[in-house]
Amino acid sequence: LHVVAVTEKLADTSGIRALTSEEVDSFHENGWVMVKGLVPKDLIEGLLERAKERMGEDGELSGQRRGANYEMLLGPAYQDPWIRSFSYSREMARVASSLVNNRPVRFFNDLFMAKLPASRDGGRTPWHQDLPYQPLDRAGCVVIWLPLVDCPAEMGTMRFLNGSHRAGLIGRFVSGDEHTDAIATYPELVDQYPMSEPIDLEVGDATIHHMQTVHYAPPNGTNSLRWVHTSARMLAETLYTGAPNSRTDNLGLVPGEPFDHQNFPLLEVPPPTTPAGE
Ligand SMILES: O=C(O)CCC(=O)C(=O)O
Repeated sequence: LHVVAVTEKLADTSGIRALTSEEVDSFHENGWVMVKGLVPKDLIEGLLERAKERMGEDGELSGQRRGANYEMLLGPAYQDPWIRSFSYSREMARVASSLVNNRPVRFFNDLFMAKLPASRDGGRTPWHQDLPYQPLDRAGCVVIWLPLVDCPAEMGTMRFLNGSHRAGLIGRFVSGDEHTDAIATYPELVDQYPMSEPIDLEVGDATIHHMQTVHYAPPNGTNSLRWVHTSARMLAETLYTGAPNSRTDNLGLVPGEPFDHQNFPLLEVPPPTTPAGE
């Protein structure tokens, strides 16, 4: 009985699949990839249940709102052993590692987001890259965006500029003014990098993007919250730059040194496998 109680505190992540070589190629070509059936549904249910426990059915309990758009909870992996066992899992690490030439990776962060419906004043997430906001000295940080509810395009799944991870650094744009963004400032980006089509995601599907890929999310046009778990893993050897960031300030990290801190553990990665059928 004791053993059962202990194992129930951790997620069984063995059913999270590896990416196919087509998915890896598509990520390198476009700077993002849609992955169908990445995470088994029971794990998604476990994440949603824990998100609601901490944030409430309407998402407001955590008291961490970002702009007008989201209720959120930063770093759920630090708060709950079950979520930690998911976010630090070998299988999620394998997904990230397979997108950086199977190199070792380190956990960077995770987040629950409940994007408000437009009827509760939820707006769009402006066009931006993620990397300019991070204190990371290199690329090679991969974001896994995992909806916890079925997410048709009208709920605000992300759109990407295909290939824009090769555009270099474009700047910071997410501010109070939602009309100032990467495309408003550099409209030629859309001519150079075609915009991805709207996508529908079901529970278990994910999008994975490179931190230099320009992306945005349209408003949530449904009446329900758009629950998502996102998590990011970086190349293990990435160095801290010292740029201000709520995830890394005041932890004693040293500019120019690796992220050697308990919040950013090196992750175990199983050896790369060739999925059946390849
Ligand atoms: O979920 C959204 O609305 C935007 C999220 C985003 O920009 C990101 O995960 O980098």
